[in-house]
Amino acid sequence: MGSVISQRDFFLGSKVIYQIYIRSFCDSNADGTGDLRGITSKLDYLKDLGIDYVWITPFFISPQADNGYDVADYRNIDPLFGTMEDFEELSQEASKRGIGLMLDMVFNHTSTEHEWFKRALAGDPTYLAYYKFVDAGPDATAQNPGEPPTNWESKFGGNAWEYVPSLNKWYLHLFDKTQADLNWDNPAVRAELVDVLRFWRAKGVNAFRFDVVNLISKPAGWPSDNTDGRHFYSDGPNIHEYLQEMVREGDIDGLLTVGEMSSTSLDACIRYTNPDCHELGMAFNFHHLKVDYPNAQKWALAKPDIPALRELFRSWQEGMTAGGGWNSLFWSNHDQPRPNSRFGDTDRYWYESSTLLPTCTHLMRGTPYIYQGEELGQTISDFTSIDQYRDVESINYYRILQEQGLSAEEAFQIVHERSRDDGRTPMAWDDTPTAGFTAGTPWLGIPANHDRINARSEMTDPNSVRAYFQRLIALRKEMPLIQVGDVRFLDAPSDKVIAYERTLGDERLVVQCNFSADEQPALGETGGRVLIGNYAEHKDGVLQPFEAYATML
Ligand code: TEU
Repeated sequence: MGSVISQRDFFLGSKVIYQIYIRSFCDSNADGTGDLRGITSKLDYLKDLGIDYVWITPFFISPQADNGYDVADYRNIDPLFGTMEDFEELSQEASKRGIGLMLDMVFNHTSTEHEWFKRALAGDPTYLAYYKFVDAGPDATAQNPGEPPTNWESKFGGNAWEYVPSLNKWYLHLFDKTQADLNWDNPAVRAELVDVLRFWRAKGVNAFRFDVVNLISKPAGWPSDNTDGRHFYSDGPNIHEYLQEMVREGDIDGLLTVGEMSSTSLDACIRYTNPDCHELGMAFNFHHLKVDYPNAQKWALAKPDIPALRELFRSWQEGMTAGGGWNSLFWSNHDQPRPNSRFGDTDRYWYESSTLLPTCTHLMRGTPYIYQGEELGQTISDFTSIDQYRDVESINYYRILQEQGLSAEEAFQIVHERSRDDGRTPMAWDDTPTAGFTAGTPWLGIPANHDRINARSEMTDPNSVRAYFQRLIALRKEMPLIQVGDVRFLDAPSDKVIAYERTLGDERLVVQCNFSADEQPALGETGGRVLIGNYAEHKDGVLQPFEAYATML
């Protein structure tokens, strides 16, 4: 790469972000759902971990069909999560501890309960133009609406269009049918969303995540082909222009921002995040979290393909660096099953699996994200029945898989390993029956293993998963090499090993990670000082099961 290190690199490279899925973090009022005051009560815990910002998932007014990603009012707080005073208190208390708040802006769609959509449904042409409405045929009826405008699939299953008999029109919903896609081609819509940004900026918010923001620009003419349609609207035609305008008008250029990019490309992400383009700070892409999707199918099971994982990390780490872009580093979020269960072996090597993964990503070039409970090594759910799931996508696919011919048991097994609820079970604060999360009945079940995997016990154990995360965070704070150093992937002697080096001036850090339950050969290099590793005793020349270690050479 060009050896010029920019301000941006130091700014983003020195930060660690902690994601809070508000429903599941901490409940202050015993209604079974986490809330803003619950977060405030845990700020000391977060400060102690060492993170800089918390990304809080949406807490705006919402019917909660998609747990807050269906926003009905962007400027007010859903009573489920608290009040504006609670938000202001959280913001002040966080700032006292040097913690920033990152808000989650869901701008691709609104809830169908949003005032704009209601006015559209009432036939107001101004608001019809806020969404993607398309006329149905002259003979369409509620029972028989005819063919939708395209064959695009909703991300949550089924066709992406919903017919409205009273208007004789279809509207587009790339997600649930209660999440109507906004019409970003309408300048009035773009101005409304900029106003929302300004509203939160005026409240002192200076970090934002933008939900599925690379889906906002849809192609003209409503094309279809023999795919699910995503290639037509992911990184769509006017995406860069719309982002640049939003960033300029919302006055957020150079702030800590991240765009969630669905089915994106490296080239697009370079443009999204190269400071010269004046778009976003960094991007989430999900390619590395699809290496266990057989034939790109989420709702089917396979073991992770480690060589594919390695190649994805290599191409994104080296490619983003070369192009002046900036990566987000993560394994986990509220849409993903817990990664230690997925990439590791939590029965035999729980500690090793839970520490291998962050060693691999936190030492890369980019900004690491920690999803609540990941720092404790929380695992996927232990649910045994579909009735225990709440997520709209999981419930839809349990039905769809059976319609496709799978038995109820087969469908359940897939949902059990793939469900978003697998990562949404409440934060395990202690070993009491409701894990210290709530004094009421939790909205989603809590895995029984919180009797040993919980914050209280890990905070006093110097050898806990949490203590390991603390060390990784502290290392990033201390070492410019980790923050801004160059990155290059190394040829590993085994296809189960991922290895790379970071360099800055004459400093060199080598990271080796064994993604298997068997011993693997280590790189030939010897000597150096072990900076961090997840085995007390490192054996020369060998990587033990799920061992990860980093050496300064
Ligand atoms: O997710 C976007 C997204 O495309 C996925 O992560 C999605 O959940 C998955 O592909 C389905 O298989 C974002 C939010 O993170 C998610 O919680 C929301 O449901 C979604 O947008 C809609 O707002």
